[in-house]
Amino acid sequence: MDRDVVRAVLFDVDGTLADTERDGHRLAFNSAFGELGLDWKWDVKLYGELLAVTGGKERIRHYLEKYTPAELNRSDLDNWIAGLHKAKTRHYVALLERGGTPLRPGVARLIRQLRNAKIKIAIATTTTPENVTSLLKSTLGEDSPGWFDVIGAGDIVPGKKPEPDIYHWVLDRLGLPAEQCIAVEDSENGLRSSLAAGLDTVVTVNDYTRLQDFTGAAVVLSDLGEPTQPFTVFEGTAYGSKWVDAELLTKLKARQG
Ligand code: XBP
Ligand code: MG
Repeated sequence: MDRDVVRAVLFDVDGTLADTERDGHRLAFNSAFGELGLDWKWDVKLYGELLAVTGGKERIRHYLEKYTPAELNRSDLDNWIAGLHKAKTRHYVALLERGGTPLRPGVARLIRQLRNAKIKIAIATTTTPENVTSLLKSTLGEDSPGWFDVIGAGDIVPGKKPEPDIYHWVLDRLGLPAEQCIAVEDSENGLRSSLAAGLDTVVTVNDYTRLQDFTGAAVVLSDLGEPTQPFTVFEGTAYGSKWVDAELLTKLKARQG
Protein backbone atom coordinates (compact mmCIF):
# COMPACT_ATOMS: atom_id res chain seq x y z
CA MET A 1 0.00 0.00 0.00
CA ASP A 2 1.40 3.39 -0.98
CA ARG A 3 1.01 5.50 2.14
CA ASP A 4 2.22 8.66 0.41
CA VAL A 5 -0.70 8.87 -2.00
CA VAL A 6 -3.47 11.29 -0.98
CA ARG A 7 -6.74 9.62 -1.96
CA ALA A 8 -9.01 11.80 0.20
CA VAL A 9 -8.95 15.05 2.15
CA LEU A 10 -11.15 15.24 5.26
CA PHE A 11 -12.17 18.78 6.21
CA ASP A 12 -13.29 20.03 9.59
CA VAL A 13 -15.94 22.77 9.26
CA ASP A 14 -16.06 25.33 12.07
CA GLY A 15 -12.95 27.49 12.09
CA THR A 16 -11.49 25.55 9.15
CA LEU A 17 -13.81 26.09 6.18
CA ALA A 18 -15.04 29.42 7.60
CA ASP A 19 -14.69 31.54 10.73
CA THR A 20 -18.09 30.51 12.01
CA GLU A 21 -17.61 30.54 15.77
CA ARG A 22 -17.34 34.15 17.03
CA ASP A 23 -19.81 35.83 14.67
CA GLY A 24 -21.87 32.78 13.77
CA HIS A 25 -22.48 30.09 16.38
CA ARG A 26 -21.94 32.50 19.30
CA LEU A 27 -24.55 34.94 18.01
CA ALA A 28 -26.98 32.10 17.32
CA PHE A 29 -26.60 30.79 20.88
CA ASN A 30 -27.32 34.28 22.23
CA SER A 31 -30.37 34.67 19.98
CA ALA A 32 -31.71 31.32 21.22
CA PHE A 33 -31.16 32.35 24.84
CA GLY A 34 -33.12 35.56 24.17
CA GLU A 35 -35.90 33.62 22.44
CA LEU A 36 -36.31 31.35 25.48
CA GLY A 37 -36.27 34.28 27.90
CA LEU A 38 -32.84 33.50 29.38
CA ASP A 39 -30.66 36.43 30.37
CA TRP A 40 -27.41 34.63 29.47
CA LYS A 41 -24.98 36.39 27.16
CA TRP A 42 -21.92 34.63 25.77
CA ASP A 43 -19.39 37.36 25.00
CA VAL A 44 -16.35 36.81 22.77
CA LYS A 45 -14.00 35.97 25.66
CA LEU A 46 -16.37 33.63 27.48
CA TYR A 47 -17.20 31.87 24.21
CA GLY A 48 -13.46 31.27 23.65
CA GLU A 49 -13.38 29.42 26.98
CA LEU A 50 -16.55 27.48 26.23
CA LEU A 51 -15.09 26.28 22.92
CA ALA A 52 -12.97 23.85 24.97
CA VAL A 53 -16.13 21.72 24.93
CA THR A 54 -17.13 20.67 21.41
CA GLY A 55 -20.77 20.23 20.41
CA GLY A 56 -23.47 22.80 21.05
CA LYS A 57 -25.60 20.72 23.43
CA GLU A 58 -22.49 19.63 25.33
CA ARG A 59 -21.34 23.28 25.49
CA ILE A 60 -24.69 24.41 26.93
CA ARG A 61 -24.54 21.67 29.57
CA HIS A 62 -20.98 22.65 30.46
CA TYR A 63 -22.09 26.29 30.86
CA LEU A 64 -24.91 25.22 33.18
CA GLU A 65 -22.54 23.16 35.31
CA LYS A 66 -20.06 25.99 35.60
CA TYR A 67 -22.19 29.16 35.74
CA THR A 68 -25.81 28.33 36.61
CA PRO A 69 -25.80 24.94 38.40
CA ALA A 70 -29.32 25.52 39.81
CA GLU A 71 -30.66 24.96 36.26
CA LEU A 72 -29.33 21.39 36.37
CA ASN A 73 -32.24 20.43 38.63
CA ARG A 74 -34.75 20.67 35.78
CA SER A 75 -36.51 17.30 35.55
CA ASP A 76 -36.51 17.44 31.76
CA LEU A 77 -32.93 18.69 31.45
CA ASP A 78 -31.94 16.69 28.34
CA ASN A 79 -35.07 17.71 26.43
CA TRP A 80 -34.76 21.30 27.57
CA ILE A 81 -31.16 21.50 26.31
CA ALA A 82 -32.18 19.80 23.06
CA GLY A 83 -34.98 22.36 22.56
CA LEU A 84 -32.69 25.29 23.26
CA HIS A 85 -30.12 23.87 20.86
CA LYS A 86 -32.77 23.37 18.18
CA ALA A 87 -33.63 27.07 18.44
CA LYS A 88 -29.90 27.87 18.21
CA THR A 89 -29.59 25.79 15.00
CA ARG A 90 -32.57 27.65 13.50
CA HIS A 91 -30.94 31.01 14.26
CA TYR A 92 -27.57 29.82 12.92
CA VAL A 93 -28.99 28.56 9.62
CA ALA A 94 -30.94 31.82 9.19
CA LEU A 95 -27.75 33.78 9.81
CA LEU A 96 -25.87 31.80 7.15
CA GLU A 97 -28.74 32.20 4.70
CA ARG A 98 -28.49 35.99 5.09
CA GLY A 99 -24.91 35.65 3.69
CA GLY A 100 -21.77 37.35 4.91
CA THR A 101 -19.97 34.24 6.25
CA PRO A 102 -17.25 33.69 3.63
CA LEU A 103 -15.00 30.67 3.27
CA ARG A 104 -11.47 31.14 4.57
CA PRO A 105 -8.65 31.86 2.08
CA GLY A 106 -7.83 28.96 -0.18
CA VAL A 107 -10.76 26.74 0.81
CA ALA A 108 -12.83 27.05 -2.39
CA ARG A 109 -9.71 26.87 -4.57
CA LEU A 110 -8.43 23.69 -2.86
CA ILE A 111 -11.83 21.97 -2.95
CA ARG A 112 -12.14 22.67 -6.70
CA GLN A 113 -8.60 21.47 -7.38
CA LEU A 114 -9.13 18.24 -5.44
CA ARG A 115 -12.33 17.52 -7.35
CA ASN A 116 -10.58 18.12 -10.69
CA ALA A 117 -7.76 15.82 -9.58
CA LYS A 118 -10.33 13.13 -8.64
CA ILE A 119 -9.16 13.18 -5.03
CA LYS A 120 -12.07 12.46 -2.71
CA ILE A 121 -13.29 15.14 -0.32
CA ALA A 122 -15.16 14.63 2.93
CA ILE A 123 -16.41 16.50 5.99
CA ALA A 124 -15.76 15.42 9.59
CA THR A 125 -17.33 17.79 12.10
CA THR A 126 -19.08 17.89 15.45
CA THR A 127 -21.56 20.49 14.29
CA THR A 128 -25.16 19.74 13.31
CA PRO A 129 -25.74 18.43 9.72
CA GLU A 130 -28.10 21.31 8.74
CA ASN A 131 -25.33 23.77 9.59
CA VAL A 132 -22.89 22.07 7.22
CA THR A 133 -25.34 21.96 4.33
CA SER A 134 -26.28 25.57 4.89
CA LEU A 135 -22.67 26.79 5.00
CA LEU A 136 -21.73 24.86 1.84
CA LYS A 137 -24.79 26.06 -0.09
CA SER A 138 -24.35 29.69 0.95
CA THR A 139 -20.68 29.75 -0.06
CA LEU A 140 -20.09 27.18 -2.83
CA GLY A 141 -23.56 26.91 -4.33
CA GLU A 142 -26.76 24.90 -4.07
CA ASP A 143 -25.29 21.64 -5.43
CA SER A 144 -22.03 21.75 -3.44
CA PRO A 145 -23.03 19.35 -0.60
CA GLY A 146 -23.17 16.69 -3.36
CA TRP A 147 -19.51 17.30 -4.21
CA PHE A 148 -18.49 15.60 -0.97
CA ASP A 149 -18.07 11.83 -1.00
CA VAL A 150 -18.94 11.64 2.70
CA ILE A 151 -20.34 14.16 5.17
CA GLY A 152 -19.97 13.11 8.80
CA ALA A 153 -21.59 15.53 11.26
CA GLY A 154 -23.20 15.88 14.67
CA ASP A 155 -24.63 13.14 16.83
CA ILE A 156 -24.07 10.18 14.46
CA VAL A 157 -21.17 9.02 16.65
CA PRO A 158 -21.10 8.70 20.44
CA GLY A 159 -17.91 10.66 21.12
CA LYS A 160 -17.38 14.19 19.77
CA LYS A 161 -13.91 15.63 19.14
CA PRO A 162 -11.29 15.21 20.65
CA GLU A 163 -12.52 11.60 20.41
CA PRO A 164 -11.61 10.11 17.01
CA ASP A 165 -15.12 8.66 16.40
CA ILE A 166 -16.21 11.04 13.62
CA TYR A 167 -12.98 10.51 11.67
CA HIS A 168 -13.31 6.72 12.03
CA TRP A 169 -16.92 6.99 10.81
CA VAL A 170 -15.92 9.03 7.74
CA LEU A 171 -12.92 6.82 6.88
CA ASP A 172 -15.13 3.77 7.14
CA ARG A 173 -17.63 5.23 4.67
CA LEU A 174 -14.88 6.40 2.34
CA GLY A 175 -13.55 2.84 2.39
CA LEU A 176 -10.01 4.15 2.71
CA PRO A 177 -7.29 3.61 5.31
CA ALA A 178 -6.14 6.67 7.28
CA GLU A 179 -2.68 6.23 5.70
CA GLN A 180 -4.06 7.37 2.33
CA CYS A 181 -5.91 10.40 3.65
CA ILE A 182 -5.13 13.76 5.20
CA ALA A 183 -7.20 15.97 7.49
CA VAL A 184 -7.50 19.76 7.70
CA GLU A 185 -8.28 21.13 11.16
CA ASP A 186 -8.17 24.44 13.05
CA SER A 187 -8.18 23.48 16.74
CA GLU A 188 -6.36 21.38 19.30
CA ASN A 189 -9.51 19.31 19.95
CA GLY A 190 -9.83 18.71 16.22
CA LEU A 191 -6.16 17.77 15.87
CA ARG A 192 -6.34 15.34 18.80
CA SER A 193 -9.34 13.72 17.09
CA SER A 194 -7.74 13.37 13.65
CA LEU A 195 -4.38 12.18 15.01
CA ALA A 196 -6.10 9.57 17.17
CA ALA A 197 -7.73 8.26 13.99
CA GLY A 198 -4.28 7.93 12.42
CA LEU A 199 -4.57 10.89 10.04
CA ASP A 200 -1.78 13.23 9.03
CA THR A 201 -3.20 16.67 9.69
CA VAL A 202 -2.71 20.19 8.33
CA VAL A 203 -3.72 22.87 10.84
CA THR A 204 -4.91 26.31 9.76
CA VAL A 205 -5.30 28.47 12.86
CA ASN A 206 -7.71 31.29 13.69
CA ASP A 207 -7.93 33.89 16.45
CA TYR A 208 -9.48 31.43 18.92
CA THR A 209 -6.95 28.64 18.28
CA ARG A 210 -3.67 30.41 17.43
CA LEU A 211 -2.03 29.69 20.82
CA GLN A 212 -3.21 26.08 21.24
CA ASP A 213 -0.91 23.04 21.28
CA PHE A 214 -0.51 21.58 17.80
CA THR A 215 2.12 18.96 18.60
CA GLY A 216 1.89 16.21 16.00
CA ALA A 217 0.51 18.35 13.16
CA ALA A 218 2.09 17.90 9.72
CA VAL A 219 2.30 21.68 9.44
CA VAL A 220 0.65 24.67 11.15
CA LEU A 221 -0.36 27.49 8.80
CA SER A 222 -2.22 30.79 9.00
CA ASP A 223 -4.67 29.53 6.35
CA LEU A 224 -4.68 27.49 3.14
CA GLY A 225 -3.34 30.46 1.18
CA GLU A 226 -3.98 31.78 -2.31
CA PRO A 227 -1.53 32.63 -5.11
CA THR A 228 -2.39 36.28 -4.44
CA GLN A 229 -2.37 35.83 -0.64
CA PRO A 230 0.30 33.34 0.51
CA PHE A 231 -0.06 31.62 3.87
CA THR A 232 2.32 32.09 6.82
CA VAL A 233 4.01 28.97 8.21
CA PHE A 234 3.86 28.86 12.03
CA GLU A 235 5.25 25.35 12.64
CA GLY A 236 6.87 22.75 10.38
CA THR A 237 7.79 23.20 6.74
CA ALA A 238 5.69 23.86 3.64
CA TYR A 239 8.55 22.93 1.28
CA GLY A 240 8.63 26.43 -0.21
CA SER A 241 4.95 26.38 -1.19
CA LYS A 242 2.89 29.53 -0.73
CA TRP A 243 -0.55 27.92 -0.79
CA VAL A 244 -1.91 24.44 -0.09
CA ASP A 245 -2.59 22.27 -3.13
CA ALA A 246 -2.64 18.53 -3.85
CA GLU A 247 1.10 18.58 -4.50
CA LEU A 248 1.92 20.05 -1.09
CA LEU A 249 -0.49 17.64 0.64
CA THR A 250 1.38 14.75 -0.99
CA LYS A 251 4.73 16.11 0.20
CA LEU A 252 3.36 16.54 3.72
CA LYS A 253 2.19 12.93 3.74
CA ALA A 254 5.59 11.72 2.54
CA ARG A 255 7.47 13.60 5.27
CA GLN A 256 9.23 11.64 7.99
CA GLY A 257 8.10 12.15 11.59
C1 XBP B 1 -17.31 22.67 16.21
C2 XBP B 1 -18.13 22.64 17.40
C3 XBP B 1 -19.56 22.89 17.28
C4 XBP B 1 -19.96 24.30 16.97
C5 XBP B 1 -21.43 24.48 17.22
O1 XBP B 1 -16.13 21.92 16.46
O2 XBP B 1 -17.64 22.42 18.48
O3 XBP B 1 -20.14 22.53 18.49
O4 XBP B 1 -19.26 25.20 17.82
O5 XBP B 1 -22.17 23.58 16.48
P1 XBP B 1 -15.25 21.34 15.24
P2 XBP B 1 -23.44 22.80 17.10
O6 XBP B 1 -14.89 22.48 14.37
O7 XBP B 1 -14.03 20.76 15.89
O8 XBP B 1 -16.07 20.29 14.57
O9 XBP B 1 -24.13 23.76 18.01
O10 XBP B 1 -24.26 22.42 15.90
O11 XBP B 1 -22.87 21.62 17.85
MG1 MG C 1 -13.00 23.31 14.04
